[in-house]
Amino acid sequence: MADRKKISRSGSVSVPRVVVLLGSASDLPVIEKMLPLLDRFGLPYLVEIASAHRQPDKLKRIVKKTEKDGAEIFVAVAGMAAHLPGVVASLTARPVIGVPVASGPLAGVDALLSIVQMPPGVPVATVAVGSAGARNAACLAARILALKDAKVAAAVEEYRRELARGGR
Ligand code: RP5
Repeated sequence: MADRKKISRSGSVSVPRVVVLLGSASDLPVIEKMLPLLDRFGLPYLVEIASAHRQPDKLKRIVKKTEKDGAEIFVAVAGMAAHLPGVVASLTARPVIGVPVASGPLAGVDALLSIVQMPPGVPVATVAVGSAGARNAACLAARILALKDAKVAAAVEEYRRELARGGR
């Protein structure tokens, strides 16, 4: 699996509005259902793998570059002692959404507590463990961007209508 994927099905050659960072290639299955949602909301995204523990310099480079290029939301997906979302939040003032992954013997409780228990002043919006959390990260990113983007707001409303009709 390549460790870098650039995807922008939602627009022409577009600047990523959402940057999805993974702590490991082993986290990739967790975002499978998230990426089509970002497409549905019309949000161009970039997926990168960069471990906060093993590749801190790479992680910093990615965050700084994508922020400079105009990225608006960072989603950080990690398991075990999951420092990735907190480190990303230390590197940017843009909103950071953390997705805990159930890897390792503690089945995601470790990552959940690591991500949710950020000290005051450096927030990470923490969603559910695993694939459900990743999908909600896409929904939350869209809801945030919908505040200033009517097209995204319309896509969010259409999605909510579909859920109300029984969609999943
Ligand atoms: C974290 O440790 C990753 O986010 C992953 O969930 C977990 C295990 O990583 P690998 O050993 O599979 O690379 O850094």
